Amino acid sequence: MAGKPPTGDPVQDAPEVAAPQHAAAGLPAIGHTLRMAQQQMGVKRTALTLLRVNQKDGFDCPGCAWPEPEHRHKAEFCENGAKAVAEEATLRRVTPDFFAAHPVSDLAHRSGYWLGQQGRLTQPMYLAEGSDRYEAVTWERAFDIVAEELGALSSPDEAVFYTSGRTSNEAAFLYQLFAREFGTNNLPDCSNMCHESSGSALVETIGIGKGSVLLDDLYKADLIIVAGQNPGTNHPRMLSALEKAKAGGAKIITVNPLPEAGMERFKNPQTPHGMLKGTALTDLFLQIRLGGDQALFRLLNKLILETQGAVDDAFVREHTHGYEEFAAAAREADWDETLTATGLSREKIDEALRMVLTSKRTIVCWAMGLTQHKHAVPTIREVVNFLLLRGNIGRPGAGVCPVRGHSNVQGDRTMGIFERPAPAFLDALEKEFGFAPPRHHGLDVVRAIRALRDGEAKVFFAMGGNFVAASPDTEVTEAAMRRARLTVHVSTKLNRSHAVTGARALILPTLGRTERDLQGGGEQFVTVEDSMGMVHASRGRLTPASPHLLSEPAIVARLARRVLGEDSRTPWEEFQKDYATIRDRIAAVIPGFDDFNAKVSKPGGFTLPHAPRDERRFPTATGKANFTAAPVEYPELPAGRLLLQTLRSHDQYNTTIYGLDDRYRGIKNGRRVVLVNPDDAAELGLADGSYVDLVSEWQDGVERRASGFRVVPYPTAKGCAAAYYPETNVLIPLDSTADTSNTPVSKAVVVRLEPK
Ligand SMILES: Nc1nc2c(c(=O)[nH]1)N[C@H]1C(S)=C(S)[C@@H](COP(=O)(O)OP(=O)(O)OC[C@H]3O[C@@H](n4cnc5c(=O)[nH]c(N)nc54)[C@H](O)[C@@H]3O)O[C@H]1N2
Ligand SMILES: Nc1nc2c(c(=O)[nH]1)N[C@H]1C(S)=C(S)[C@@H](COP(=O)(O)OP(=O)(O)OC[C@H]3O[C@@H](n4cnc5c(=O)[nH]c(N)nc54)[C@H](O)[C@@H]3O)O[C@H]1N2
Ligand SMILES: [Mo]
Repeated sequence: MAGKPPTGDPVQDAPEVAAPQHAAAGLPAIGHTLRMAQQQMGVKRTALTLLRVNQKDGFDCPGCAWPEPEHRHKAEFCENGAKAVAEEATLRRVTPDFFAAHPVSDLAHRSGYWLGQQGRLTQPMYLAEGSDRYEAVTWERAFDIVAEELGALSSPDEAVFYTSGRTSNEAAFLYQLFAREFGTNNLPDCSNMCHESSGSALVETIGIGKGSVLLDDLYKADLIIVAGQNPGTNHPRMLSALEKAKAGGAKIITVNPLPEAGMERFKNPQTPHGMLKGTALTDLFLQIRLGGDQALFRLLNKLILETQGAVDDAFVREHTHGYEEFAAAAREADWDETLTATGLSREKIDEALRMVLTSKRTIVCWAMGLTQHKHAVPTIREVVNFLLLRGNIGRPGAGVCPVRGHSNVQGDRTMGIFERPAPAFLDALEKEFGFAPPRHHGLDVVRAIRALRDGEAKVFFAMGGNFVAASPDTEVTEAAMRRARLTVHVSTKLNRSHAVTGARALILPTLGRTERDLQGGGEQFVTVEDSMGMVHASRGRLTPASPHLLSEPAIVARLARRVLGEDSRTPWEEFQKDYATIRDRIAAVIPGFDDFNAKVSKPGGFTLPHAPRDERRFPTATGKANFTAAPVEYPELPAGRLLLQTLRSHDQYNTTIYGLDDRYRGIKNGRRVVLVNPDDAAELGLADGSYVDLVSEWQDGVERRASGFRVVPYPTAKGCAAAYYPETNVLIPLDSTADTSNTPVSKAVVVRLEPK
C-alpha cells in the first residue's frame, strides 16, 4: 500500500544538522529510493515502473536531461530519477472533493511540499470570478472559457503561453503552432530562467545554442572541467559517465564554491567496487567565489597565450574570428584581481594550468552556477575562448557541455518554444501551414511578469511548470498574476501557481510520461531530446491517474480548434488522433528531422546534426567560431554582507519538494537553512544554530526579506552563502537579470543576515 499524504501543514521546518558527506550514491541511495517510491506507489507498482525507466521500449525519465548510455543496465535510473517517477506515478489523488474541502484561500497558505504531496490531479477544475473554490468542469466548458478570454483581448500579444521543460516534442510543436496561429510569439519558457545564458553565448560564438559533446567524448577526454554544477543531486547518472571517463584516464577539475559530495566520491550502486569503495572523481577542487568564473577562465587564457606552443595556431587561423582583439584583452588579465574575484590561491591556479596544458582533449561541463549571474553570458563566452584557444571544439574528446535541466527543455526549444524565433524557422512554418506567423519578438519570463504587472498581458497559459514559485521576486510575480483576467495551468500535480490566480482560473489535468496514451489512432508514443541532442521515443505503460485526463497534444489540439475555429487549415483533429502526423510536420519544418518517424522507431533513436561537432563548421555571422573580448566582471560585496546563491537540495525537483532532507549536505527535516562559511559566521557574530532573516539589498532601495533561517556553518567559499530555492525567490529582484540573456540572477544576491 502507498502511504498517506501528510495532514499537518505548515510542515514543521525544524532543521537538524550533521557534518556534510564526502561520497554520493551507494547503498543508502538505493534504500532512500525504494522507501520514497513505495510511499507513493506501493511495492508492486514501484517494481513495475522503475524497471521501465530509460529502457529502449520504456519511458524517458522525467528527472533530468542527461543522456542514456548505449549499454543500459536493467535499472537505468538513479535515486532522484526514481523520486521524480514516484512523484508522478503516485497512487494519491486530488479529486473535486479535495477542492470542495480546500478553498483557494486555504491552498494559498499551504507549503509547496504539502500541495505536491496531495497526489495527481484528476479532473478539469474551474475557479469562477469572485469565487474562492475550484469546481469540476467539462473539458468543453474549460476550452470555451479560454476561448472567451482570448477572444476578448485587444491583441494576441496580451496572451502569454509559458512552457516548462517536460513537455514532449509533439506537444511543444503543436503548442507553439497554436500560439503563432493565434498571433503571438509570447512563448516564454523555463529555459529563460535556466540555460538561456548558455544559448545566448553559444549561438554567438559557435553558431548553435547546444552542447558539442556526446557521451563518447566524455570517455575520450583527458580533462573534464565541471564548473557550477552539482551532478550528485541534479544529474546523478552523469557520475557514472565521469567514473567511466576516469577509468579511461581523464582528470577532473571541479570549480564550485561548495564541496559537493557527488563530485568528491561516487559509489556506483551498479558495481561491487562502487558499492564498497567508490571512485574519487575530483582531482583538483577550485573552491571559487560566487561569480568568479569569468576571471578564472580569463587568467587561464592569458597563461595559455603566454606558454610557448600552447595555442592551436592552425585551428585558430582556419576556424576562428576575433583572435587578436581577444588575445589583447586576455593579456591584460591581472593576477591580483583574479585572486580577489575567485578567492583562489596562486598555487591552485598554477596546478589547474598544468592540467590544462597537458590535456590534448578538454571538455567543460556547466550548469546553473555559470548561467544565473549578471555576467553569465560573458562568462560562458570566456569558457568558449578557453576551448577555442587549444582547438578543443569539433574533435573527439573535446567541447562544450552545458548540462540541461528539465528532461525535454532542449527539445522544446528545438520545436520552436522561443520568444525570439529565427526568421528561417518562421519561414518554414509559414510555408508548411500557410499562415503568416507574427514576426516581432515576444515576451520572455521576466518581461511577461512585467507585462502582467502593468496590465499589458491579461491571459496567462502554462504548459506545465510552476511559474509563480519558480520566478523571481515572489511578491511582485504573485501580484502580477493576480491582475490577470484568466490563468490556466496544464498540470499533473497541484502547486502554488494554482493558488495564486487571475480573476478566473483553470486547472487542466494531463497525462504524465509514465502513462499510456490512447487516442483515436491507437496507442501513441512521444519523443524527447536529451542534453546531447539525441532524440528518442518515450512510451508510458501505466493506466492513467484518472479517466478524465487528456494528453498534452490532445489538450492543445482541441483548444486550438475551439479558439481558431473552422478557419484554421491546420489538421488539429488528425494531429490528436495520430502523433506520427505531427512528426511528419516537424520533419518538414525543422532541420535534422528528415524521416523522423522512421528514425525514431529505431531503439535508442537518433542524434541531431551539430555543425561544429560534426564538421567543424560554425554557422555564425562571421562563418567562423568567434573569440570575444568582454571586460572581466565579478559581483561586488559591500562590507558586512554576504553573497547568496539559491540552489537545490537533494530532496527537491525545482519547486517540487520530495522531502525535507538534504542528505549529502548533512541537513535533515528542514529547508529554511542558510549555509555560511564558519569565518564569516564568526565575523558576523552568528552562532551555529541561531536564526536570522535574509534581507536582500538591491539598487532599487527596496528591502526584500525571507524570514527565519537557521545559520549552518558550512565549508563554502568565504563571503558566500547558500540557501534553497524556491523559498528564497522572494529575495531576487525582478530587474536583477543577466545581460543579454535576461535570466534572473539567482546565484549572486547581496544579503544581510539579521539576527532574530
Ligand atoms: N534531483 C533534481 N534534479 C534536477 C533538478 C532538481 O531540482 N532536482 N533540477 C533540474 C534543472 S531544471 C536544472 S537547471 C538542473 C540544475 O542543476 P545544477 O546547476 O547542478 O543545480 P543547482 O542546485 O542550482 O546547483 C548549482 C551548483 O553550482 C554551484 N555554483 C553556484 N554559483 C556558482 C558560481 O558562481 N561558480 C561556480 N563555479 N559554481 C557555482 C553551486 O554550489 C551548486 O553546486 O538540474 C536538473 N535536475
Ligand atoms: N531562485 C531560483 N529560482 C530558480 C532557479 C534557481 O536555481 N534559483 N532555477 C530556475 C530553473 S533552472 C528552472 S528550469 C525553473 C523551473 O521552473 P518550472 O519548470 O516552471 O517549475 P517546476 O518546479 O519544474 O514545475 C513543476 C510542476 O510541473 C508540473 N508537471 C510535472 N510534470 C508535468 C508534465 O509531464 N506535464 C505537465 N503539463 N506538467 C507537469 C507539475 O504540476 C509540477 O507542480 O526554475 C527557475 N527558478
Ligand atoms: Mo533548469
